[in-house]
Amino acid sequence: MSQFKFSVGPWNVSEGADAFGPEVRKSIAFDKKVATFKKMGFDAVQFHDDDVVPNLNDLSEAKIKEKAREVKKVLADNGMVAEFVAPRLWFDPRTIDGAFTANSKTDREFALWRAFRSVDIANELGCGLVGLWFAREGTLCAESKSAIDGVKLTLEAINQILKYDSKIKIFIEPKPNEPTDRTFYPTMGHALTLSAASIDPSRVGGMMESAHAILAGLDPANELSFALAFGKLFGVHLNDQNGMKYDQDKSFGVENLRAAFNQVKVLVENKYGSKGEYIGLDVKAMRTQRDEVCYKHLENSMKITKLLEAKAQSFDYALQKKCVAERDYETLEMYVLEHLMKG
Ligand code: XUL
Ligand code: MN
Repeated sequence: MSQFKFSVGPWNVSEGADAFGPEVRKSIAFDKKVATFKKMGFDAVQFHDDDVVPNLNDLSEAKIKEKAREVKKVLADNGMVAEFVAPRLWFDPRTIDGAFTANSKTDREFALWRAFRSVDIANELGCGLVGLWFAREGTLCAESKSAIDGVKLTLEAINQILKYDSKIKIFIEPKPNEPTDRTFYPTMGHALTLSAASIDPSRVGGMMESAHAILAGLDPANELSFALAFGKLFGVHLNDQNGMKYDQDKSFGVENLRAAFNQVKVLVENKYGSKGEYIGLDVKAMRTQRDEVCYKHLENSMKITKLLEAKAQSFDYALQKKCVAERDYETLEMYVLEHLMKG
């Protein structure tokens, strides 16, 4: 029996377009995706603001809330809930140069308007959690922005969101690069510094994505541990990544099995999920997958997570303790690898 509840975003079942080629699979309607997610064993859906309310820029604030209530009904009809809502702050012409850190004041105001709408939508969906992935909060040309001003502007935006709603919680999902050359918040340490400096640190936490940690040259389990040590792990995006390339969002554990095991192990040891947190999967199907098998990456990622959870539960902590006492880490390392390879 798993201690975990799982969540997934509608964007995790995609048409397969990449930077070099167009769509290769048919679009699937949102309600069909939700029904399939439920059948697969997911409990919650992760959202961007416009996944919930398409074209929200053209709608009144009242209409946006009304549309969000309709989506809540689709979720409820399928026995699902929402995990979080993230403003898509990297898509609009007004966020080309960043959102909260754009050099244009009116563009920054638009970004804040979108963030407030995510709060409204999160409240209508009943999840009370807003996700901030600072996609373009950084530079393509290093001299185009002051990183100091950028950090101050971001902190101000976070505080505005906290003031807009006295209950809303925010997580920050750090990533070192892409689509910018360098971002202002590449690691969990950066995310939690923003939290600590905010007007209500108890409502600002971190979300660790495995691929982003690997892209920063860091160990995902240690990034998780850093947030857990401060009681600030508000979410996870488990996936995988073959080295420091473009953001791959591969199925969890398929490239770095031992690192995946250590992520699950630290989550199991710290009873992650006991405060209602989800194991979010942010994985992408390979472009080569056909329509009929376009959910396989999600199925595989959930299966790998559960298999690694069982490995964490059967981990021989007595042997680990003995090896540590004797400082025989070669034996410990061999045990870990044999444990993972055992059928
Ligand atoms: C981008 C990324 C996003 C966020 C949600 O790399 O991971 O999908 O998780 O906005
Ligand atoms: Mn992610």
